[in-house]
Amino acid sequence: MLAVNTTSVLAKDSQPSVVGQATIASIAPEYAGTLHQKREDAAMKKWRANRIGQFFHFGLYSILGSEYKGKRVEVGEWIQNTQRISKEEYSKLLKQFNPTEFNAAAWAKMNKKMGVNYMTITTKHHDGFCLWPSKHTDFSVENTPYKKDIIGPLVKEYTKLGIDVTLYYSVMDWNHPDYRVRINSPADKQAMERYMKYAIAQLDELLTRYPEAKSIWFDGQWDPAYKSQPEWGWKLEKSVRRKHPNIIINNRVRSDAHANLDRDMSGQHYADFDSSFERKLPSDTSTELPKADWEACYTIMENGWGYSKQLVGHLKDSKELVEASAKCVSRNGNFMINFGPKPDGTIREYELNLAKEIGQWMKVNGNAFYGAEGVPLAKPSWGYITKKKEKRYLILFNKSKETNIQVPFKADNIVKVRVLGAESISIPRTVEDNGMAQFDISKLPQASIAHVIELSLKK
Ligand code: H79
Repeated sequence: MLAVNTTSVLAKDSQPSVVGQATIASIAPEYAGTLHQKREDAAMKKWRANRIGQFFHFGLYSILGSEYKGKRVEVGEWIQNTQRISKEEYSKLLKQFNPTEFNAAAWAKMNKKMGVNYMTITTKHHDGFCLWPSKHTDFSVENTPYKKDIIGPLVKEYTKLGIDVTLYYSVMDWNHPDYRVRINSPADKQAMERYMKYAIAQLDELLTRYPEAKSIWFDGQWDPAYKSQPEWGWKLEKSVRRKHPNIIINNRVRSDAHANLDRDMSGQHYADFDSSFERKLPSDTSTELPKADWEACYTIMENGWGYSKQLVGHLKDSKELVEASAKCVSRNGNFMINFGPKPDGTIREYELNLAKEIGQWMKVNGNAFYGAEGVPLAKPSWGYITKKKEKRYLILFNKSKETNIQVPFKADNIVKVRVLGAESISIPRTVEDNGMAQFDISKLPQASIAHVIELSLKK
């Protein structure tokens, strides 16, 4: 028998347990995941219906543009860490941060046209630099030549256009004097406890300044010190909820008493949704839909979230991004596309162009995503299926390969078929022996991204 050595963090009324014999639920329940079923309140339903989001990584690292001393790095926002730039050296960037062309209304307008329904902005990334004038630190936009708040205007302009705002907050902090990667002494633990008070105070400050924010997106929860004390993340989550009861929080806020990240050892996610699909999507071989809410986020290059002067390697195009969106929605997930604004506060041409192309597509076909969900059916060879009430959306990416497509719905149940944005094109239907429908799509022209066929089923 293996005794659990974490009794100090067990709930007061629980018994010290035994790994391997006790039920998993009896282990450290106080710090286990709390989301036993999907949240069904109005705020969460809205978050879920949003489906498509924009992510922005903007900060001091944007100035370097993923280059240091003539060398290119793959992941721009990690440059301080990977290039071993000292705090002193890195903080000299404060004197250079001056995004004079930053225009929150222009960002919001771009995103409105792109058809995204929420936006996540890095209020503080791992480097610790704050894009709002925080009263708890000097390491903020207030002490740059720019001086002005970046977050406030974003919250205001996006909210005005009906786009929800999520505040990204990194728990990891390479600047704060009390932050510890590891705890090697009681003094380290005390320092990290002071740091946790700082993080709680900053989140309180953010939610006081920007009460319109709908969600907090935590990140950087994997350092050994933070993981080793699950009550820190638990307190952080509780304090945010106390301040803003409807807030939506991703699962990167915590670990359990066994230092498990994303999910506790019983497989239960922390907080409200699973954000562990970073630069990857779940497999689509299963017909079963995920039980928890989830979100994936994608970079435009293979990797790198902050601005990179050079765009290198495979760059995702609008088709790849719409296809990833379709895949997420068809499995009940949200999808967030990351841009890394330039140090002057503007958005690069390549990203503006993506926003434009995606927006043109969403304007015609967005109904297949917004407020939609997946169906528990095998992924068809030609693309993806989503649904909304009695509507089913067939999103065709691989049209060139097929003239007839199998449609996994009974022909008798289909009362109407139309191609979004091309209503004049008729889709001849036949019925297979098993009663399922087959569509002849040979009259559909090749789409630049994808055609969507909307079916109305009998109620
Ligand atoms: O904010 C973005 C990333 O900076 C952050 N999460 C997204 C949303 C993230 N941090 N860490 N990771 C993602 C994974 C860690 C990767 C690492 Fe590395 C491997 C850190 C050091 C080695 C990648 C490669 C970063 C630097 C080199």
